[in-house]
Amino acid sequence: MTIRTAILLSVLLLPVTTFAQSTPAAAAAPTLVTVAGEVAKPLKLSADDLKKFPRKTVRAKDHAGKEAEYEGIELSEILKLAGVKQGEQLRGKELALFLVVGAADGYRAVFALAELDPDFTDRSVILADRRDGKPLKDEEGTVRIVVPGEKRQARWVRQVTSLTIKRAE
Ligand SMILES: Nc1nc2c(c(=O)[nH]1)N[C@H]1C(S)=C(S)[C@@H](COP(=O)(O)O)O[C@H]1N2
Ligand SMILES: [Mo]
Repeated sequence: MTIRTAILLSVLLLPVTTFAQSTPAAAAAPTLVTVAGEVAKPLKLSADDLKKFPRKTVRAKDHAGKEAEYEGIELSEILKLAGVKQGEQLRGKELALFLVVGAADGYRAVFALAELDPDFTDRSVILADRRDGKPLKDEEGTVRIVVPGEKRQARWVRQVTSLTIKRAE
């Protein structure tokens, strides 16, 4: 091609490439939940990342005493991806580890790792995103904790933003 066509082409293509770089699609998906602390692999999970986990359904009685079907991700699945020791590996010093669930309003609730381990318990604590097939209410957030069988719902953290692993002294 001639110099003239080359210049003409680059001028024509310039807005296209500039536009492509500034479209929202090129930006990273916003983080919904961070996984941090004493983990082998810290995570920043977007809504799309959460979709990749296996799904779990549990029946549980809510704060109003109404039973419902909650669907979401078992906390143990998320901890597994973050490289937190489970099963036979969760022994000795590792039993002093605990999870702090953090929420947008600063609310916090703690679970010992053994409470979340499928080798220790059949109870599945989940990060729920649906109730009876529908998304959660706005005030509950995109995701909330559901603890089946618990007589009080104080650890059913709404609007979860962080999962942090810590160690008891
Ligand atoms: N983020 C957040 N989650 C929270 C709370 C809170 O204050 N903030 N309160 C807890 C308490 S004490 C209860 S009893 C339940 C009530 O859940 P509900 O409001 O969805 O019925 O939410 C729990 N989760
Ligand atoms: Mo409560």
